[in-house]
Amino acid sequence: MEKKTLNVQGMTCGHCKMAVEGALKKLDGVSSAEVNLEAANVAVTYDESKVTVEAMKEAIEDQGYEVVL
Ligand SMILES: [Cu+2]
Repeated sequence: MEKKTLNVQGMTCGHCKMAVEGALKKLDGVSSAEVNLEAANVAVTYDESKVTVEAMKEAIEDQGYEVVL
C-alpha cells in the first residue's frame, strides 16, 4: 500500500469532502481517502498496482475540483 497526499483546490464544505472522498473510494485499489478541508488536501491510501495517481486526479477533477500536483 502506498500513501499520498494530493492538494485539491475548490473544496469548501462537507459536501465537497464527501464528493471527493466518494469519488476516490469508488476507484478499484483505493482503500482510504480522507479530506482535510483546512489544509485543502486529501490523504489517499492505495494499491499502486491497481490505481494510478493520474486516475485519482481525473476522478477528483470529474467532481469539479482542481488537483495541484
Ligand atoms: Cu462544498
